[in-house]
Amino acid sequence: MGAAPVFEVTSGAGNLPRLTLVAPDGARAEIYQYGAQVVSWIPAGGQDRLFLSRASQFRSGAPIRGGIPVAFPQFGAFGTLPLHGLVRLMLWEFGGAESIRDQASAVFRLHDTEASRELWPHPFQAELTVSIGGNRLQTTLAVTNPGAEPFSFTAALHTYLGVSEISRSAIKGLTGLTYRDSAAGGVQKRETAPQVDFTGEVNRTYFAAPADTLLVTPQSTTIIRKAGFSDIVVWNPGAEKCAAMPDLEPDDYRRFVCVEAVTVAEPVQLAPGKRWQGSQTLLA
Ligand code: TA6
Repeated sequence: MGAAPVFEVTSGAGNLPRLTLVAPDGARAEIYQYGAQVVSWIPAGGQDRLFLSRASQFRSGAPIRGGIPVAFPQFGAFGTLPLHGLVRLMLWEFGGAESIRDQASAVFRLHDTEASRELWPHPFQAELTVSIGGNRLQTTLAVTNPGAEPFSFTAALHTYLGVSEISRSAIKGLTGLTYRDSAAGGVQKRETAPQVDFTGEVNRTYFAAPADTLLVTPQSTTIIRKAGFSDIVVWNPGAEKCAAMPDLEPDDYRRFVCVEAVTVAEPVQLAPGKRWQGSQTLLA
């Protein structure tokens, strides 16, 4: 344990407990215990890099729209569980915060409950570690199987990155990869374009993606660096789908793009007693 931790737990929107974490250099993050969901990240001397919908609900049973929802044990609708699994709708336990050198980090923990076992009959332990400092935000999801049977899962850190105008934003680093185009009925394609541009709905899963994906806007470049996760999802609902989503304002599709570290093509098989870990680092 290093210098004194700088954190505060207060009552956030909807009276849900919210942790504010501040690094020695002033970098700052806000994280709800509900979903262990990071909703704000301000790099040292910078501005918030995450999108959080002003129309988001903050209540038990509804996901928070924005920030970094954690999807586990199912990504998206690829299975029989609710969309994006169970844990974004569960109250995680705050396991403490610490400050080491120029970084501040906080940990959140969750395990199976009677309600989770009704939907997914496996004991599990999950841990989300959030670390900030300088131009960096790292989120690490670790999953342990404490049971006697193996289980398999898919997972994601479903990151909503704020942009000032989606039509002037692009994603780079995915050229040459095979992807599932969910906005075109799930057909598989090969990415031939030098960058992903946004002129309508984009919902793509890029398989076996390299470590770094880039979000390039007129103002800045953000590196999305993953480890442990195999795939990358790029999602923007476009005008029409956005207008139909009650927890987004009609113009919000212009204000974010999701670049998500995901493991979905090949589910993780976790043997009894084993631990899996995946992380995503945002570099502003
Ligand atoms: O990751 C993209 C996606 O799966 C989209 O298909 C879209 O539905 C989005 O996530 C948001 O899902 P949500 O359940 O939060 O509305």
